[in-house]
Amino acid sequence: MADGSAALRTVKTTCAYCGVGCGVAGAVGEGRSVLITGDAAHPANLGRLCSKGSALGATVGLEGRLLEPTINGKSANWHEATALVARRFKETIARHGPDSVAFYVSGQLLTEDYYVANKLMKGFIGSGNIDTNSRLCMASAVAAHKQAFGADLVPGCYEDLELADLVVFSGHNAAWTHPVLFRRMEQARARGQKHVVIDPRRTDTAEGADLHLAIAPQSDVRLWNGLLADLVRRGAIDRDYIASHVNGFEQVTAALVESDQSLSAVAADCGVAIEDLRTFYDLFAANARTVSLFSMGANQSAQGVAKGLAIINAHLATGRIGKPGACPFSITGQPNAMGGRETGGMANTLAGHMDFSPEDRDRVARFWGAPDTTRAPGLKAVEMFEAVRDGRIKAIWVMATNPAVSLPASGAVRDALAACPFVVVSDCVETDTTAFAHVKLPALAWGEKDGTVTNSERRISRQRALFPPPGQARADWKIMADVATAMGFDGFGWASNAAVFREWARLTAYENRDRFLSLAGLSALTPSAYGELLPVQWPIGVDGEGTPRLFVDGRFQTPDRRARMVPVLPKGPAELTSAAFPMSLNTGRIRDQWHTMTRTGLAPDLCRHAPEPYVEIHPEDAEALGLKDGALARVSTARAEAVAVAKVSDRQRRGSLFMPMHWTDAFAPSGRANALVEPRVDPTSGQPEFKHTPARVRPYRETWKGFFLSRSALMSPLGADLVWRRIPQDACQQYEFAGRGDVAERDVLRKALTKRLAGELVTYEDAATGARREAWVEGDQLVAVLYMTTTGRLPSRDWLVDLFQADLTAEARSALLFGRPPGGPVDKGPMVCACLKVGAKAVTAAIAAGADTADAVGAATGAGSNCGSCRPEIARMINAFLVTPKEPVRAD
Ligand SMILES: Nc1nc2c(c(=O)[nH]1)N[C@H]1C(S)=C(S)[C@@H](COP(=O)(O)OP(=O)(O)OC[C@H]3O[C@@H](n4cnc5c(=O)[nH]c(N)nc54)[C@H](O)[C@@H]3O)O[C@H]1N2
Ligand SMILES: Nc1nc2c(c(=O)[nH]1)N[C@H]1C(S)=C(S)[C@@H](COP(=O)(O)OP(=O)(O)OC[C@H]3O[C@@H](n4cnc5c(=O)[nH]c(N)nc54)[C@H](O)[C@@H]3O)O[C@H]1N2
Ligand code: SF4
Ligand SMILES: [Mo]
Repeated sequence: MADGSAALRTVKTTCAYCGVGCGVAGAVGEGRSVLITGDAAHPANLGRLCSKGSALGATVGLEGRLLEPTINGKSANWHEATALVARRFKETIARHGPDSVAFYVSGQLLTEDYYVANKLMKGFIGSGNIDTNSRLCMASAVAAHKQAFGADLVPGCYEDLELADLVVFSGHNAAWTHPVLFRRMEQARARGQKHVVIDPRRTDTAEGADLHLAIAPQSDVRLWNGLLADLVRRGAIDRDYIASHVNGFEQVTAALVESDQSLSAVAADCGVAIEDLRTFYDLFAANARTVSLFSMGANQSAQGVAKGLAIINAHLATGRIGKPGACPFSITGQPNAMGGRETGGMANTLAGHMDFSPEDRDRVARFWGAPDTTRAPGLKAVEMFEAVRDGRIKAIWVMATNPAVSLPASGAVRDALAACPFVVVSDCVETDTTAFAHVKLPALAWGEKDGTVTNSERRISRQRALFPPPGQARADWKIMADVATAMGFDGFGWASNAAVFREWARLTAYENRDRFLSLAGLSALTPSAYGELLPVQWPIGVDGEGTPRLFVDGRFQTPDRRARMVPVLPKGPAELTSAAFPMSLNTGRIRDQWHTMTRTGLAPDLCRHAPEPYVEIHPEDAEALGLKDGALARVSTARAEAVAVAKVSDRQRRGSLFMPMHWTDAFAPSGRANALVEPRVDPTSGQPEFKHTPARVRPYRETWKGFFLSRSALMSPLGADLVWRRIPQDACQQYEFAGRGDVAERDVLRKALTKRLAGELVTYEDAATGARREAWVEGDQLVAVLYMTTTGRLPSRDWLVDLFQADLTAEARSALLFGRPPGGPVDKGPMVCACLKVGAKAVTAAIAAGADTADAVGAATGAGSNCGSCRPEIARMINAFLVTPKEPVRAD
């Protein structure tokens, strides 16, 4: 164990985070301590973990956890809470019909949970109104798969990523979002694999790639259509494959010729150099073993389905599917995005890859013994919350997702939740969404829950419990099954999660003549076999054998077994920006945070790479706007305004902005990106356009700023007009503030921050500069520090933060008021390597001492030697050092 004590037992489980689905071995010690390592036997990661996975042990504490049910904020027991939820849902349904209620669920539920939620809503309540946050994530890929393959089928497997000679990353920042897979591909690259990145930003994935196409936002369809036209011109398509296995080729090529597909026209529309476009098309034509990964830059778009289909078209036309090292590959985000798609968590699917045809619907209804099973799809996430807002939906149950932060136009979502007569939220912790709940239900979290998840390559793995349930927390499937039973429904009386899983596996095999999705070999698992289940990829035959790769025989799930090419958007997308909002706001992820930070925000090491909400902007745009690197900027859209720290960088296209999606009321109320995002959706998939909202930006121009370091966290948000950000540190919480008001504003804040502080107060004030430095000390322990200034100069925080970790010396005490560390500045810079805790200063020092490769920096500092997701950043730092003249060049 990290603390030297012996592990009591080691439990194999699956990481809580991304769709790579890495196997984790947890050596459990006393209490809730656990030492996390990668499971060397798990095929997804073979022992590797990224920074987030490695830090799982730091996120399993009980701070902030929901440990008992509450009704209107008051403690309740499970009996009361279950009875109330059942009664309110029943009454609402009796009065307003089944479509007046809804579930909004999540790819962070287990498959067993998802199955029960879907059975209850679609089968027994009889409404289609269950949708999932996968609507925000995978819906466009799902729709594209269904159109092209006849069902939501991911053709490839991770091995293909290593076997490929060319990997194309379409709107996929794998270096940060699927780091363990990216490492596998980087190793393949060292063996000669080529990487092409299609992304308007120069991401860390693009940084080291062979080619980066920094396309104009939303020009993907044009790019991929241009590729197909080019392949046809070259005769580089596979006519035999098309003749045997593909419909629609003629329609697609006929649609293509309606617009100018010359290299120069395509390059101009996509905003890339014609040589770069040619290089991509040459590479694609030359490499039969090509995998095209696509992720949120493709899916999260008003043309998300078209983007997916355009990519798939290029693969079908070249027969690059169902073969080793060749496939279009929609990569999933959440640990169980796939499980949700399988069980029917989306409003427009029924269950087990069966939809609403009369035969499918009757089959599922018979299997469930549920004559009221819905005959029609329900509302998709964005529509669902609109229906909540306008009163059509009167009771909603939110599970394992934080829509008050993560849906587009989150202000309107908050209005909807505030207006809804009955809101139930099942979560592990308090969130921006639980603030709206009439009933809060405490769910088991990662490390306590137990069941199955499916990763991006269709591999089912077990999540297993490391710890006993804390407080009264319960498994989501059990919470729902009890409510269903209390509502009077039969068929929810499972004795265990193993029994739920068996029923689900039986459904996949039930009257299954042509559905690829089958878990037949698992439909009679005993509880102990379920407990010991090894990772396996569906389809799973009756012999229990899995299937790594689909479509190997060229047969698809369409009625005639042929794949379909579908013509998509022959013309470029409409320009959305305007004089009022001339820029394009893109949003997405950062390396070390997970979504709304409910878990990664607990690990200080994960908060140091990008500690504050930021907006990235090109240097020329910044200069034109008078915006300096590190200054606060106001970002506005037609929806709302946010304030974030400007990050001036030529990795951004001119005219584009990028903001991370992660910050919430708990960390930075004014830095929430989704308040800004328009709820525009793809017409087919209903997936929101998160990557392109017309916006403008200008300096915030604060009149004062300050920071507050406190051993204990502040309990409540501090007023929305103030710009504040919380940064968790090892022994204290750091709060950064800025405002545009006068002295009175500062005084109000000071009072709120300090009213409960104990200890001796030492103060320094300078009226001339508006500087104020205060420290609260108890014995030799620092309790809190508050610095404010109107002139803009504040000392390094790192040194002060470190003072909370040790006894206060006399020297440190006086330095507190000087506002300067005794031995000069101690600033570690941002955390470059979160796994080994190496800051930018240490990396720079190693480079200055001669380390000129990422490996050499790793040898000198350890940075990059674990998950490797900081290696592109280290490489960038080396390059910057090498091109920066060491001596200023003299003009004479
Ligand atoms: N660190 C971390 N990892 C995660 C997550 C996390 O929260 N944090 N979340 C997980 C989840 S649920 C998901 S869905 C995945 C998402 O993983 P990714 O899809 O890799 O993540 P994003 O940052 O949302 O977006 C990817 C890229 O799309 C680009 N993009 C924007 N507009 C366009 C466009 O018009 N065309 C193209 N081609 N690209 C465009 C963006 O600039 C961005 O770099 O990550 C998973 N992994
Ligand atoms: N602007 C912008 N917005 C985006 C995106 C973007 O790229 N840009 N991406 C979108 C995408 S792809 C996604 S996936 C979403 C993610 O958005 P959310 O799903 O809202 O984000 P999370 O923070 O992962 O929220 C999960 C919640 O579930 C809780 N939880 C975890 N495990 C369990 C469990 O087992 N049971 C229960 N009951 N609760 C649990 C956690 O405590 C947490 O509060 O965000 C979307 N929003
Ligand atoms: S890549 Fe990282 S976040 Fe994703 S599953 Fe593996 S360890 Fe977890
Ligand atoms: Mo996602």
